[in-house]
Amino acid sequence: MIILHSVLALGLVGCNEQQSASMQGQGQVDLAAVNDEAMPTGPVATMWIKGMACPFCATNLEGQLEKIEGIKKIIIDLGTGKVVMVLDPTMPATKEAMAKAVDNSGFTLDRIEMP
Ligand SMILES: [Cu+2]
Repeated sequence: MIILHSVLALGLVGCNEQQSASMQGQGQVDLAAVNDEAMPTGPVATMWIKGMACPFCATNLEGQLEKIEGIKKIIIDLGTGKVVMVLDPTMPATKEAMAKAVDNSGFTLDRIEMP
């Protein structure tokens, strides 16, 4: 599964071997450390992703999500596969667009919760 994911999502960039070494810090966000000031306000969508193994995975997914209009902030927690997105209140991104971004990044969408 991990090899398949690497080929699909990362092309030449392999991530499975160095997974444990690169898991620390980078790409992982402590939600408690994100203070209110840095956090844009708006409806929050949360989705759970299967298949992310290292910071490259998170960066790849983030890149796809950034292409969607209506998402103001993306917080990815590699450990749990949880992705929290603050949406633009005037024009929030749709579930369909998020699901497509996950698809494009080569990961598997578990579920999306949004208001
Ligand atoms: Cu990876």
